[in-house]
Amino acid sequence: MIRDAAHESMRRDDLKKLQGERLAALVGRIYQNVPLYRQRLDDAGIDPASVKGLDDLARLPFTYKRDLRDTYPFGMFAAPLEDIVRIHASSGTTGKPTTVGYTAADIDVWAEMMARSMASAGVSRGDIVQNAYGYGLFTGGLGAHYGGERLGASVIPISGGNTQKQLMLMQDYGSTVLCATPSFALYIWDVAQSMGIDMAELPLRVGIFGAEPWSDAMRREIEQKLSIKAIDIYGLSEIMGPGVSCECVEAQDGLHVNEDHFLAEIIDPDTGASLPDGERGELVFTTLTKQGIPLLRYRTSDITRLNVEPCVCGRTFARMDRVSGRSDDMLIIRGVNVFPSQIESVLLMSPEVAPHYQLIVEREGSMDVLGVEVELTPEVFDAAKDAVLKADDRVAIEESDALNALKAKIKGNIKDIVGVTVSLDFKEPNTIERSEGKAKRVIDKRPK
Ligand code: DLL
Repeated sequence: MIRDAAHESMRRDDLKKLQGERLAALVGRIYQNVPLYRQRLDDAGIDPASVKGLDDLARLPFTYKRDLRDTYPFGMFAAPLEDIVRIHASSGTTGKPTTVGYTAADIDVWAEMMARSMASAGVSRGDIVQNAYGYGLFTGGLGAHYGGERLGASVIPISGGNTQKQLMLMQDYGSTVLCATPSFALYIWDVAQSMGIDMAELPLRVGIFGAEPWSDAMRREIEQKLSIKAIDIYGLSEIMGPGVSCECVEAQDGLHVNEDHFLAEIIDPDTGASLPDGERGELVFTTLTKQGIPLLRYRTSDITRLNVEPCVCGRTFARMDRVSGRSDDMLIIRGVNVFPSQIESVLLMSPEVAPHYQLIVEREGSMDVLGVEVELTPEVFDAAKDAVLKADDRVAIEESDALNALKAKIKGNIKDIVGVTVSLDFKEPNTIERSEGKAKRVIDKRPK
């Protein structure tokens, strides 16, 4: 269902005009209120009054994550602290968190963007939304919460973790929608198996999954196991949180960007040059309406492509491809660029392995080498164990002929499809750490 057809199905010419007007107003606002932007525009010799529309975009300076760090905590806020009603932060692996502030108007827009997203996932009043995104500094929990309420659905604020209780409430309350990271959704399924619960029997109908990269193969796996539609939702705290873009249930083919509020561009990450529609590169966002912490041409590091072809759902907003990974997560293995999600797609081609894996990157000499650890399904593991036990009384999952053949097949697929040679280790079921939030897919053992 299209919640706001006046915007979501706008003629693209009208949309561009609206974006241009909003961009001009934004540049004036940040020049007035944010010292970093005043300095940066002055340094670039740009008079804010000369910015009239989208044609001026490419000459405007970028904003980087480090700008938020350098002005930590509130230096990039464009509204006085009295007008900030909420503060969130993204974890970041090292150092200080990236901190963002919202005015009441920002929270209102965010709730509306999330309501739009949920509507596009096929959710409506009467749905029971089990919100298993973490509540806290992370934007997932409160973002989905406000969106669900705005839509008029019944929201269960269970937050992440508590997997058995998730299942209990799903059964008792009859939840129809699950909001979670895709890796947590799979973990919930694992636990359901161990509790003897068949998730296909539950009223659960839709999953709204995001906050981490996941492949289309993973989507199929989740849809089949949980017997639901799995919808991809994207966002980042710097720009707002979840709801920057979301798939429509009709096409499930790219995430519609809420372009009346977020201006998306694709650039060449090395040169910063704008790339034409349809080319892959780094996603850059300008917030067109944000008051608390508006950002100009923010470099997300996320790699994707924009598609402005009309969509069967009737929305005219551009669709971004599912994000295959962040440029900082890209591994370079003997000169080949590899995203963890590409390995994931190949692993999931083999039904003998479970969708639980980790990549280990190590340095040998001057080369990076990649190890893949993946769990066998319990059935395959048990069969292999029996075979090996019968052979020589030892449990050694590496030694059966069938497993060696399987290993050679998967390694061959990775070589053929991704283009890298990896070492592959099979793991016993339930030995790779499960995630209740964002999964950690890469263990980097390279010397720093
Ligand atoms: O992850 C916001 C969010 C919450 C999105 C719930 C969707 C659902 P951050 O913690 O700031 O915000 O992390 C943002 O996560 O730049 C991407 O690299 C990655 N990411 C988010 N959604 C997706 C997705 C939230 N659907 C960073 N696919 C982003 C791939 C995603 N990567």
